[in-house]
Amino acid sequence: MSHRPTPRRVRLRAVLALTAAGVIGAGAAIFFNGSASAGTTLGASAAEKGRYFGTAVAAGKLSNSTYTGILDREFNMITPENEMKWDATEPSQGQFRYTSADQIVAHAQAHGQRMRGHALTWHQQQPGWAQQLSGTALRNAMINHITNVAGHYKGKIYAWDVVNEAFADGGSGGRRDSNLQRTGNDWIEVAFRTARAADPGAKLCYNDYNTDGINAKSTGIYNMVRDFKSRGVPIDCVGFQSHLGGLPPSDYQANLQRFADLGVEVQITELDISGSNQATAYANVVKACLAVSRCAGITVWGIRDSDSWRTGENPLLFDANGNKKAAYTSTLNALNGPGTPISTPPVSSPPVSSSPSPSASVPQGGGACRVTVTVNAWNTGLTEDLTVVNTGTAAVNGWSLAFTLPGGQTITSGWNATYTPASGAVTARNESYNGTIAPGASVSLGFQATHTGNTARPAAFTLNGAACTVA
Ligand code: 9MR
Repeated sequence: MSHRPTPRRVRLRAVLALTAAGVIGAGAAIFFNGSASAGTTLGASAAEKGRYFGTAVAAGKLSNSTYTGILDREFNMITPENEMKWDATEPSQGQFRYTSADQIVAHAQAHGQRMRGHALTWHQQQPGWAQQLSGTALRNAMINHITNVAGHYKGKIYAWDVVNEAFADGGSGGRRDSNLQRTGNDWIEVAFRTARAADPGAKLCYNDYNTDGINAKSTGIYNMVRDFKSRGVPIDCVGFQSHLGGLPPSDYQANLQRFADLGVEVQITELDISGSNQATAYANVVKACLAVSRCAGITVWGIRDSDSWRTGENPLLFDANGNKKAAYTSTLNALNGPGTPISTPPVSSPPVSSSPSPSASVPQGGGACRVTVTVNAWNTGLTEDLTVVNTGTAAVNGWSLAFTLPGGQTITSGWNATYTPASGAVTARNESYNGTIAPGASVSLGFQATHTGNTARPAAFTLNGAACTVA
């Protein structure tokens, strides 16, 4: 409870947020029209935009019909508020207890809702026995905990908060001191690698608070994610808790976008907002997420004001009686407003291999295309986002995008295509879900690469053998 939001936030520089308007969502299963829609519940309206709308749930409230009535009508993603934390799932070392968390998962499965897992590691809510451990014993206990809990829920979790709140508040941009941190700075990447091994299908997130704008703390996390991406440490998403005390900072969207540009999905994970401009603040958060093509969804931290950890601040969308508040209406209206199509990277970046994608074996169509390239480079690595527009009159069914990487660049992972070989003359071939590009439509794809100094983009692209213009 030490980190309640301060209404006044430091606002650093605003960064231009680039949105990929008009790009067909290549990485998502749901395709939709990016214009306004008219859903009548939070979940349905978010789904029309290819997103989810979730809430934190307490197992003890699942017997309350007002609570479950709203839950099952409005929400299609669930985060257990406390039931998957370390103290709840491993109260004695090596003895796992899943009763309450299993109840929530069963509820979600019975009602077609997906699950966010929260949280495999955190300096708070550790069982007493773990608080007393240090060094190798604690490190091994952490690994065993992640292996067991992520293993127990294997295949049932959309995204795990693998590490929660590991960065310090204030201006340092560094790690928070904790017993886990004292086991060595590499504890976070060990946690992510362990989680990937335990449940390879779950998206793996880093989750934190006071990271809503571009500030020292969010930049520290940004640098960690960039480093993980460059070294192949498995990380798929970053959670922005967004416990707000008023309007989100003016650079909220730009902050989400800079993380998205690293090739990770971004998610709003614990939204609650106090203050008199609550309705506007909620709408602004929704609009920011909808404007970022890799913002996969929003979770509010509880259903009714009476369910909130922020006692007396009434920061949620329903009042204590379960009635919709003005903030509910503004949230729904914003979800029904304009939005950028979703385009999130798949969980496991396709390996760079020499075997061609089966769906690309008989490419047809093509001949007219435009490619837009954005390169984000740092000292030894880069991410490159590509948008390919079919400017011809025929649909492209199965595509290969060929280009030559500048010398010294080597692809380490990619999304929305398979890339082969990893350097030199590369061909990106479509995945099974994005092989068709209708006339006027586009696909987005991208990759991470290492470099030795030359961060230039490829000079030319051909789609199914025909040259593209490069924008
Ligand atoms: O809402 C949770 C509350 O019921 C617990 O008592 C509290 C314990 O620390 O954790 C609350 O949830 C937190 C979440 O797990 C991580 N981010 C901050 C949330 C609010 O404190």
